[in-house]
Amino acid sequence: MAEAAPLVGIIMGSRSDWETMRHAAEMLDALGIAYETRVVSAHRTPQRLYDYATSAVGRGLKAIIAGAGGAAHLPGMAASMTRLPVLGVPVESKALSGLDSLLSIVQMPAGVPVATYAIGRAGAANAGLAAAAILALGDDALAARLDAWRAAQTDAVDERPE
Ligand code: RP5
Repeated sequence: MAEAAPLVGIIMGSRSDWETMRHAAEMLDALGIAYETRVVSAHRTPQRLYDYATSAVGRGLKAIIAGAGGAAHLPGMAASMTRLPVLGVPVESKALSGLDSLLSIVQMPAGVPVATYAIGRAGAANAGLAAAAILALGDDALAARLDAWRAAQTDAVDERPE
């Protein structure tokens, strides 16, 4: 579903973030949601970030999933330039195991919201699911797919550990 009239933008500060952010993409694939992926760095490509965030509403995106590591300004800067929901994913960093990423993303001042998820793979996957939940508010078919996905997850949990 990537690139077919995308509804969700998955952006990340570096190609090195893809190993984490692909888990968001996999959720959107599983739920049949069209998305696009871009490397957009707040620090290295600020003009690309400005252009991306300011054009997002006009291009039809409904949510942005933004992942970054270290001094992770990408989600907050994106949120400062669009009213779209921004779902922030702290990427696990080498130096501080992603605690730096988490605190950089979660501690937004009042007025510029970023919904912040867990560090790493779980956060990326849940950001994908959260984007699906937002879109499902106005899409009954997607809501049914999301309900089915959740039911399948529940069914897959064994009652006994061995
Ligand atoms: C951040 O710096 C990126 O989001 C990435 O998590 C981190 C390291 O980037 P690279 O040096 O691997 O490109 O901007």
